[in-house]
Amino acid sequence: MQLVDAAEDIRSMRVHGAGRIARHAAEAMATHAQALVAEASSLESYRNALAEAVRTLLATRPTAVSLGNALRSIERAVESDVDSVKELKAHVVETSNAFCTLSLAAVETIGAIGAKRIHDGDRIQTHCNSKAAMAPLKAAFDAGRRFAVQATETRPKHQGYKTAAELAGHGLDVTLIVDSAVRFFMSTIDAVFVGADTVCADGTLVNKIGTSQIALAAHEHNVPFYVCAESYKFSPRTLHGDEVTIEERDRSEIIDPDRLPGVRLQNPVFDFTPPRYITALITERGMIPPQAAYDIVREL
Ligand code: RUB
Repeated sequence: MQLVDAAEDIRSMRVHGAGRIARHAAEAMATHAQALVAEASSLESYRNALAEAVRTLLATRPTAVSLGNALRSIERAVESDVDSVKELKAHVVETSNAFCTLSLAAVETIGAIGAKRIHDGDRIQTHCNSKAAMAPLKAAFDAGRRFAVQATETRPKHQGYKTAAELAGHGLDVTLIVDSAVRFFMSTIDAVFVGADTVCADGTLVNKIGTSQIALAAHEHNVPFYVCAESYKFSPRTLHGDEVTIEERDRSEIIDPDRLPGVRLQNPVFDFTPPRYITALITERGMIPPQAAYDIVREL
């Protein structure tokens, strides 16, 4: 995998979802670190080329902190005090691979923890296409529980189609609904499971646009709203007052602008859900109240 191709995979959303883009970037760094060895004229030039690769991948999508957290741990490896290109390569490859292993294990643990909140006969709503949010659903199904899932379509990119297909392929009972039907169905729902692009130090969730409306409807109906988030999705920078940038993607994702002359189109693709609407954050370190996000951020 060429680094430029990996960056384009992420920018174009051929690869999407906070965990997947972070793993894709880490894998790309491991491959790149190996490929660059042959043309490295010195340790310094090799180090500079790797730092440039980190910057290229960081610039692909702005919102998911998983990408920044993964790449910054690799950046620290790039900056480490070593004596040779061979040593630096080994360190970068090892750090990149370790991130991917840790990430996949975290999703599995979240599945095991979250599955305990899914019971026979439940109706679960989910939004967008989150590996972490699907993990408890699959784990509960694998444990023999039978329940129904409503997946939102997720305009404008329709990531919900993937969720519906993946869960149905796993054997689950899945219904696809349009995003605007969420509140209509909420009185029949037992729990909502969503993923996270970023969790702020105060427990605010940043996730796919529309997540906050689902949380509000769940709150109105006293329906538990669970956020499945690996700890590398927590943002240490928000502790220092940094704001999370909400990605605004091309307006043509909504509709061909030529079909609506004179109409402005806006396409923010993530939104903020306040902690008061979140029942619990399900992390690989355990199920915690959103107010405890601060502790995880401090540990990071
Ligand atoms: C995906 C999205 C997902 C989170 C979590 O947005 O909002 O809920 O990224 O996903 P997009 P995961 O499709 O724009 O990347 O749990 O797989 O990391």
